[in-house]
Amino acid sequence: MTRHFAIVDTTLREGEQWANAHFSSEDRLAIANLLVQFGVEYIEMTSPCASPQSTADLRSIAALPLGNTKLLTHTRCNLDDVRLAAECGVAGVNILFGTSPYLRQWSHGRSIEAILEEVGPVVRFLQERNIEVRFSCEDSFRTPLPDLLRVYQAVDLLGVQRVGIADTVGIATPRDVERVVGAVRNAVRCDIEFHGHNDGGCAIANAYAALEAGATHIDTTILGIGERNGIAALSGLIARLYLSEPESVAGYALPMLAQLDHTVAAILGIQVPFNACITSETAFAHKAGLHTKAVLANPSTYEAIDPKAFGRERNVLIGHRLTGRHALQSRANTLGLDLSDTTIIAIAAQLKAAADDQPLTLDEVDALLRSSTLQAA
Ligand code: AKG
Repeated sequence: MTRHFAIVDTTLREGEQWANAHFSSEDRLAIANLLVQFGVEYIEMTSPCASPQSTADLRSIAALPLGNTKLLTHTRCNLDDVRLAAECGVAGVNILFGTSPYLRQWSHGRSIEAILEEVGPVVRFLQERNIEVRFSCEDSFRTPLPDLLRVYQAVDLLGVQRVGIADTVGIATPRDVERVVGAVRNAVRCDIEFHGHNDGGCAIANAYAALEAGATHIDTTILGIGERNGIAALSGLIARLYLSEPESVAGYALPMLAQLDHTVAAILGIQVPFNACITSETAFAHKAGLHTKAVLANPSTYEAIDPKAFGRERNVLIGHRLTGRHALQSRANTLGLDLSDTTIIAIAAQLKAAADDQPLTLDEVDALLRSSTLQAA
């Protein structure tokens, strides 16, 4: 994975399509600013054709200094849409056509030939204005491979910067992704973007498989929000990449990930999910006695991700019935209490019995440890 890749964060397009998302102009600006500071290479925003406020917000964010981050919008493949996008001042436009039999029959009613006829003028319009173009076959994984390759090769010849491969209904497995992305990689010269939904729980694994198979650009959203149950979460993709090759994500402001997730969760009025990679409240919490003993001796025993790299802290939980004496001993040491093994074992038994009713707070654990010191004295 030492190849170059870019993150296309589409919280402000795909993410807005999540059932409970409605970003104000201020929200959009705040999210865009955080993404720029984090260092994503691209931000994708909703089509300016969607609504008057969407046009205004795209224009105003496009006018900002965005550093090394490029602003894209995502539009239908027609001249009216891309004309408005160009007027808004974006650096690139992600255009698409549904190519699967489902979408050709039930969405736009065009044949593959008709799609190819319509793409040319739209691509040329954008190229004449030096605007980056990506063309995507929506529902790629339900599009027959010969059709898919035919379309991609045709748009590659037109000179687009990227083709997009989309697992629109979230059916692909990592092996499917490897096969399709690999076939496209062998068929085109341009870059390849991957956009994968999470209906089957494979979004992050599929995004990673796409990179391994030759994709160069990966779509993410903060918290993974998007249509239905969303797409690959930014923090999940970063976790996956960090685990394989920490240097591959060293250029991003990693300690900002938690801020990104918490900011968007607050805007949406939800919690960061307990199972969010890196950023969840419990992502670095250790509980069972077996785990805490080993983690206290060497964190790497049960931690593949270093919390410090992300500005997070490890949390060894003590006040519950699964606790172990090593966790208690460590807490006693932190409090400066000198307690023998025998005393610690007795406290552990007392704590477990009490915690069978309900877990103790850290203050209650501390009180138990301190009272045992007094008794021992
Ligand atoms: C999808 O297919 O789920 C989309 O949101 C479009 C993705 C793309 O334009 O590549």
